[in-house]
Amino acid sequence: MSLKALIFDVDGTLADTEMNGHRVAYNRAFESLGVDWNWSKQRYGELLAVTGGKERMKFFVENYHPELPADRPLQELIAEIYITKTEIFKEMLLTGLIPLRSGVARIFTEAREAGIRLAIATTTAPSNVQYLLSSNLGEDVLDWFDIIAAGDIVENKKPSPEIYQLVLEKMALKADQCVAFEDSENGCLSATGAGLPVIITVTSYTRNEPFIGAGLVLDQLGDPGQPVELIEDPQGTFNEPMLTIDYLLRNFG
Ligand code: XBP
Ligand code: MG
Repeated sequence: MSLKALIFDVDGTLADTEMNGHRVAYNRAFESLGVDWNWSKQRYGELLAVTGGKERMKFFVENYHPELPADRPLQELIAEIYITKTEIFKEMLLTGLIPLRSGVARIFTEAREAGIRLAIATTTAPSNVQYLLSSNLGEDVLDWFDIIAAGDIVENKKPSPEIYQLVLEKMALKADQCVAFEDSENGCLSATGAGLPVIITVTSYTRNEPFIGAGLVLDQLGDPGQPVELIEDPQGTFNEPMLTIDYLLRNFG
């Protein structure tokens, strides 16, 4: 058995953070700073083509030409919005507004019991990962991860493979000793670009993305009483009510 570690994306994968989390926090930050922008659910879905909030705002300005405050350089404005949004999002996490998706806590526990290491590879800010995990699973959960690689730690965000390459290097593991978990095409491209097998759990925003090269596409990881819907199974091996470590060891090990 060669499976040594599971590497998780955060937004969309550990929790459904985008539509009612990050989007809402950005809109509140725009309002509190007097910036006349608003991201509808549909518009935000379009903007998700670009990963990373700062990069997304720049893309929005360049492609949608919204009204810009006359008195502030764009880079400064984006930096200020990002700081305000991150504070607002932190409050949302600390008030328990954003639960983990089905099967996430279970798979963490099963992996630890099987001696399989855990890591995070995400484009979001490190504090968002910490508060999401600790508000759902307690402070000690942060010790469960060998590395939490997040945000601006790499130069190029997903779909670049850099964040996954960094995690592999820090864990001293080869790509075929790990499985990545993602929810989006950009995440899938990033993981497969680093040579990793990848399992997708889709969200309402990503359901129709192509996920070329993914090892398995599900609607969720699943839990007892919450069976998964199988979306794509190129290996033809998945015949389970939920994704388990036992299945991963048999088919990705
Ligand atoms: C997630 C993102 C992030 C979040 C917002 O991509 O693109 O930008 O939307 O987080 P992935 P920040 O799930 O592929 O990592 O506001 O902290 O950038
Ligand atoms: Mg994601």
